[in-house]
Amino acid sequence: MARDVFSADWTRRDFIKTCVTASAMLGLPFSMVDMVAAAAQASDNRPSVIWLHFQECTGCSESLLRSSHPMVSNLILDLISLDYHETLMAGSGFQAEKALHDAMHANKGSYILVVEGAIPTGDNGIYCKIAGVTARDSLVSVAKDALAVIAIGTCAGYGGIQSVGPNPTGAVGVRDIIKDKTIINISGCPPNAYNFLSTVLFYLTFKKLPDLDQLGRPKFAYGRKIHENCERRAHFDAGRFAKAFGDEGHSLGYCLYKLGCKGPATYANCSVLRFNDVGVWPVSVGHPCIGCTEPDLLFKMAIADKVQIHVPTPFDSYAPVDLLDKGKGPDPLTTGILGLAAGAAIGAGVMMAKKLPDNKE
Ligand code: FSX
Ligand code: SF4
Ligand code: F3S
Repeated sequence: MARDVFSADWTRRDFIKTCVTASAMLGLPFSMVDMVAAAAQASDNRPSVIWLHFQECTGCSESLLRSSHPMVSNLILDLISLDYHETLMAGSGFQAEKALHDAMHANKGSYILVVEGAIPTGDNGIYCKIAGVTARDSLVSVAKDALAVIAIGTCAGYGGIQSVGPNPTGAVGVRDIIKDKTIINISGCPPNAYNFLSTVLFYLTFKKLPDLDQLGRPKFAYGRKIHENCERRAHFDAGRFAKAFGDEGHSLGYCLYKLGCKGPATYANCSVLRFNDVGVWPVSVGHPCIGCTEPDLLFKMAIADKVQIHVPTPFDSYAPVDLLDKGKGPDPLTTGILGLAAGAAIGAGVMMAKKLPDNKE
């Protein structure tokens, strides 16, 4: 049976637009949008979600819920039964604790655990406690009976800013503590809400997890370097670079590599998916990518430092056809042909969704 997920602010057209965008990001053909939409509306398809907050800025939740248009957050909150979320829940104290334990008990083995924030391990984890329980103990006990664990944001994924040296609290990511389950990393600081939405939609539609890279990130979102689909890429290939903020090259929209852009080493779909309805992303507004989806770039490498590219000139041969099977992917010199093709296909789907008229039905 289909659930009614519509309201005055959230029409069927909004719903289909969001499903089209999410399906495009998943790389699904347009003909499968109906299947995704049906899974999203199925009344018996609403997993219980327990969302834990540890060391973080809450930007992951904020960016997910404060999208400029309510489509993404509407759909996410309709797709799942959010049974415990410390930022959003009305209850507090014993009432909140009861909600957590009730959800764990009622959905033992079938709930999804979403973790936001890093976990301090120093001094027995005393630097982050909720209801007298350390973040570490809380994570271990809730993860034990979870069907799946999603680490949302770079803090939960790899420790994020809390784990930068000297790391006084011993902050680590979920994967450093939970070793007996697959951890899905939706990395980014904060991540794009569509990448979380698409992961949940994929699971609801196909009843399995999407393919993950060796860092646990869904390949549909993190399989390509942003450099492969960047609108400044032609300037990179032609050797036209901004050399200082505000210089002529910067004002002409030249490549930001020499200002420290980490795009050639950063796996994410920002250059295709972009953020918010106005379609911006860091590079489009003149700031270099700081590699916020990568464990060894964000806050680990100075913003102005350049990632290693031996010769920042155009590639002179086609990329090998088995590119996708080689570990983390192509090196910065051989990115291009396949990326442009895949990016164009995904980008076309996303643009198509964005161009669907906004008329209310
Ligand atoms: Fe971390 Fe989330 Fe960065 Fe913040 O809460 S990934 S600090 S933007 O948003 O955990
Ligand atoms: Fe775009 Fe950065 Fe690559 Fe330049 S280095 S093309 S700005 S991603
Ligand atoms: Fe992060 Fe770079 Fe995208 S800083 S938001 S991965 S452009």
